[in-house]
Amino acid sequence: MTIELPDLPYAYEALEPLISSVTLRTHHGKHHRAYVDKTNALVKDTNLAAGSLETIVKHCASRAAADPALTPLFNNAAQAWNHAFYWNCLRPKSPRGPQGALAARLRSDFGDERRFADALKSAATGHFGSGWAWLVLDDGALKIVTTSNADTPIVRGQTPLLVIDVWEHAYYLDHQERRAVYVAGVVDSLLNWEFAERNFERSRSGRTDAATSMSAAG
Ligand code: MN3
Repeated sequence: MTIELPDLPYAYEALEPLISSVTLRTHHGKHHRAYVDKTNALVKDTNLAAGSLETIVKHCASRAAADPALTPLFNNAAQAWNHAFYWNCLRPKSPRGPQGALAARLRSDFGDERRFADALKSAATGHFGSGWAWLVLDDGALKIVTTSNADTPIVRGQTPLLVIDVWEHAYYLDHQERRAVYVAGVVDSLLNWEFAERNFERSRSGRTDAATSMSAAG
């Protein structure tokens, strides 16, 4: 199947002033599009050409050690998946924090919402180099993890609930080297907790296909 660049679930201006339309147009229209285009070019005429994006990512991750030629495909496909997930993790001026069962689990696993927010900010700001800071469900426990470059929790048996892109292209046009300003702004006002709650509920009900929850994000 041809991998498509998903539309942003909001307007390019919707996350201003923290994330400008210039950043979103470049990040979505150039960076994300390039990962999608390269993935399609690399799977063309291979036995992976019929697979979903998630299938391609998982296949490459499981074989890349034995077949280093799969590494470029993994990097592009995983970046395409991570970005499609990331867009859904943001929403304009998020009107509320976590609610319901996820909020209760955050309190039991992290102490309270403030401590969770501080831990996520610290992990995202402190991650060395390019990568991603995630809230995941790992063997039944909520965890904050970071991954480098294109690496993604979906190849580690973890279910992602939220992610923050901490590659420089996510914030440099707006905030230069001040990653902490971008991270704090995202955590405090732009996280889409309804999306995280849907991912949490699906995972608890045994539906672990994060791509399904992504397409249902609206
Ligand atoms: Mn990015």
